[in-house]
Amino acid sequence: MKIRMNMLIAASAIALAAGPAFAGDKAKEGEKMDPAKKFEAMDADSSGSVSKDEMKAHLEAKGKDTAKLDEWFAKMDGDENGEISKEEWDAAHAEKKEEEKKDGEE
Ligand SMILES: [Ca+2]
Ligand SMILES: [Ca+2]
Repeated sequence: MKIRMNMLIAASAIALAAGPAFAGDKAKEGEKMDPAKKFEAMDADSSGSVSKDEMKAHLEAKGKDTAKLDEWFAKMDGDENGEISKEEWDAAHAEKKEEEKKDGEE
């Protein structure tokens, strides 16, 4: 019984070690698949725009680092009204795609 438990712990440790790579791939796929759905998921009060609090809550719920949230938010919030509109969100993702394209060509 004890040996079985140890094996289970070892297997869990391997799964944990392999975890971040898998999680990273999944997050990337999610972004590629549908930024619009992500926007809806973040917009907790369905106001059509995402406040910094909503974004922070979303990131924290997913266990993500919010240290750079201010920086990201300022970059995305084109009109600096403190909320990311769908247009600003789409624009940010369009820019990101362009950057990825450029990286791919080099
Ligand atoms: Ca909102
Ligand atoms: Ca804005």
